[in-house]
Amino acid sequence: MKILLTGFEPFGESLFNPSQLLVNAYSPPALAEITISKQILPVDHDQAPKVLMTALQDHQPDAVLSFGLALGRAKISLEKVAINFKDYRIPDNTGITLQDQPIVVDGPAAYFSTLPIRDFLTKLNEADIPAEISLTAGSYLCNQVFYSMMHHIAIKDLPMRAGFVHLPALPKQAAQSAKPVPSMSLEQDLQGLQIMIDALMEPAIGQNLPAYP
Ligand code: PCA
Repeated sequence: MKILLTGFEPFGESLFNPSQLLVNAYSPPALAEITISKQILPVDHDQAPKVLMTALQDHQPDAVLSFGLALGRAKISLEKVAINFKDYRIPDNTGITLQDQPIVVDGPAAYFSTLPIRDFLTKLNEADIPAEISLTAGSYLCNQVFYSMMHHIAIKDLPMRAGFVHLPALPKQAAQSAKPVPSMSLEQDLQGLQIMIDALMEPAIGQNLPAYP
């Protein structure tokens, strides 16, 4: 199985992005029958979807696990829905703030994740890793990349499962914040990622798309 992992560079006031550190730090267990490719995405309204599409074409993965930071969330957020809406709360890293715009003109209002997020949730919780199914990936770059990816896979009818996962801040980000911010360690993020990859590798979970994912 070929799995593409994506993370984002830091943005806004954050000096680190746990998604970037997670993707860079991950290496699969020895003998695992998987090929991992990695792509860090810029927080750039124009470049982020393009860099992701190029990575999809270059690596032709069976599954894509995309990660980003959701500062303020206390659990690993398994995103269910990507919406066709850009409405940035803060500028991207090029200084642009987009508001009230579709991601794809005349595209569907939303896409669902095609990752087995219910199975992910069960397995993460069994391992005592705080996780939840989230019904909003926001309206910033993470949602934009999530929607663009699902739209690309849908219109090209690619045999690829894909979805988005938001991570809490890292402890060092919480420590440096004036406000109380929940956090999760990189070690726990890594453990969570391995659990998700193991679930994808299980034939009953990883290969059969549920009728209603
Ligand atoms: N989080 C932002 C964009 C990049 C990231 O890591 C978001 O939630 O949209």
